[in-house]
Amino acid sequence: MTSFQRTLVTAALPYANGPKHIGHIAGAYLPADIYTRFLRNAGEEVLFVCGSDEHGTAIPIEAQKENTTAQAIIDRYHALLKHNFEQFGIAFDVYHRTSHATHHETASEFFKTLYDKGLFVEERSEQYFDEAQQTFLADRYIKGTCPNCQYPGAFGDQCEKCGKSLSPDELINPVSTLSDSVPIKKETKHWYLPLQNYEPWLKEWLLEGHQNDWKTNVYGQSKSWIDGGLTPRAMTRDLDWGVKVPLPNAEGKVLYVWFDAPIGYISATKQFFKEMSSGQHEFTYPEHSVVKVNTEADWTKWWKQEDTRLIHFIGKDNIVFHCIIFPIMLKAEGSYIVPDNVPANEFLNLEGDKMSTSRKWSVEMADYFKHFPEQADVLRYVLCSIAPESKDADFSWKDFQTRNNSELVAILGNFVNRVMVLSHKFYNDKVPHSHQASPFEYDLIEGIMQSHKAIEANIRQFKFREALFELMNMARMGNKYLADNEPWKTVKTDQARTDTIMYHALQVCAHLAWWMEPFMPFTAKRLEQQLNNQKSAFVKAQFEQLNPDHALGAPEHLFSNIEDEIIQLQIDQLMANKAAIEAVKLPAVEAEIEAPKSEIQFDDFGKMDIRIGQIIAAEKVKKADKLLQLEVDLGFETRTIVSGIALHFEPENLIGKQVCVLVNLAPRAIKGIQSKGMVLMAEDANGQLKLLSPSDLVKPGSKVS
Ligand code: B3M
Ligand code: ZN
Repeated sequence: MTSFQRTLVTAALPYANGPKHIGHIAGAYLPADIYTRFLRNAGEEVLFVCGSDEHGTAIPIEAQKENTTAQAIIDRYHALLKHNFEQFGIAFDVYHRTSHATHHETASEFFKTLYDKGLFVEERSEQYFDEAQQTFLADRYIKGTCPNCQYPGAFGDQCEKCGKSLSPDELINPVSTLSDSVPIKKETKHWYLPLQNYEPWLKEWLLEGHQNDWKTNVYGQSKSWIDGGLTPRAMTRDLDWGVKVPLPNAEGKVLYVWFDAPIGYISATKQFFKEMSSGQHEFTYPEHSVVKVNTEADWTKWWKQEDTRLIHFIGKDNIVFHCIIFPIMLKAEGSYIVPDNVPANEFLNLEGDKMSTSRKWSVEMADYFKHFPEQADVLRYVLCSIAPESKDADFSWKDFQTRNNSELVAILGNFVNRVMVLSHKFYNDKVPHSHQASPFEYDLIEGIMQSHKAIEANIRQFKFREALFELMNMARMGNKYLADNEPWKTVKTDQARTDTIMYHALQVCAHLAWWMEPFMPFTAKRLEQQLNNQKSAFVKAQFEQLNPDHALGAPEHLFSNIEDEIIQLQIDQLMANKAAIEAVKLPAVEAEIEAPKSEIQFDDFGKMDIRIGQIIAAEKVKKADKLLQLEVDLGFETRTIVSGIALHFEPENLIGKQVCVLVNLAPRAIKGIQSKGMVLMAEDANGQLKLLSPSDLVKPGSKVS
């Protein structure tokens, strides 16, 4: 058994392609922060690294959507994410970015080492290519139907509906997301890492070595990957955004984002030591760091010495990359340690439905503070209480309110406030002397010291929900102690007894301040101020923390009630988002069915050329709430059709659908777009629209008669 000297904690690098929501916080950043804060407080050496993931196809795609450059996108979202994490008190030692030169150098060097060792297999293969854009279609540049769940908007790297990791070749009806055209196949060359060569090592290290200490969800997912058989995986892409492949004859090729991003943890560490040793801090947070820095080269201790414990905090969709692919890369390179644990969380839903920024069914970090300014700790508390540690969990606004009002305010806040107010009243903000202790005091001391053990053991096993529950138990014990001993009554008859009670109750407040810090750092600071006692003065092994006659600060409420109105506002907003996206509401009254139009001759009907088409792309028309721009494959050609159905359908749900199209309708320009034809719909008396699709799939272009 190695004895560890230091702990290196990483949290998944968020893509800098948009704002992140509370599901991301609950998944990786909050547990990682609680863990590192706890270790720092416990006097252990710990380094917490993170940064923005600025490569991969997600970034240029967002740039295209927002009609700007990839650089502008990463600059904007890197700054936003860094700021949001600070607001939530996520205390990284360094928050780096993968567009930084240090990262490009580190990733290139890593690739080069594997290359020089002859570990890659160079392979030519046919890959999807967009002829209109003259570019290969990697990962998210290609969309199609998921072979696993039939979701029509699955990407070339992953289906976001069922979570399955995919390759572009597995997609049914693939289309280019750049031009919405059907791609052709073209030959290209890439460097593959033969993952199967590391199977024996993975079996020993992971399957045998971590059967008992890894979470069952993480172990299980890794095992099923290994059992399913590993295959070579391309570590390069044809793309012009990313870390260039550091080889001759590799024009237009970059490292695969999942090759470069985890190396981001290494480059963040390097940057930390570089900045700390030179005194120039751009990305590091030296004020709370407990890491000893001598020279720039010290980073190697954290990555190359067996006495470092490496822990990756991630969400469940990143398990394979952190448990299989990155460890293989580290092992293959040869001079690095591999992770000791990967405590991945499951997903957090919102009001019973999957969180999604694009569907506006989410609580974004930046938005939370608009309604709950300076209340990071309330959300930290709630997210930790419901953390999806072993299965998916649900966040609801009502539950958020209840946990604040009946736990934070009524249990924790109430206890501290009663003690502080009574101390102010009885002793003019001084700690009294303790006299003869009774069984009540012995029980209290024993209970508090037991709680320490339970909190610590749970945190060390990544059971943060349990740990937080134990913390609240300390406050519950305090409340019970006050209720059993009633110092507000004894003060009239027995001063010595009152002093003893208040002395002990104040010690409990000091314990709460120290133990709550990892969970609620802002509140802990405020409580420290009220107690006039620094976090560093705390002695974990003893009950007495505040000496008699120690001067206290002024009492102040730690939490306040959250009113119904503000909660209702959040719920209303979500519902409005849903309504705007999903459909127009049905009028309450049953409308009448329209009478048929007057009679026509067969020739009148025969003038209409109606064909079956397949929708291959759909998107909203800018500045037009009701309009969708559809690309419809009609067999003989693909046409653009603008249709007034945006309030009835989500664009991604239309892709792949077959519909009836009136193809010989004279074209017309709608919002500057040439619309050629009309998609036929069934419209009920209430104005609800449904597509007219053939009962079985038919060839696009087939006649409707
Ligand atoms: N950016 C993916 C994600 O946000 C990715 C994580 C990288 S961790 C090295 O799911
Ligand atoms: Zn799927």
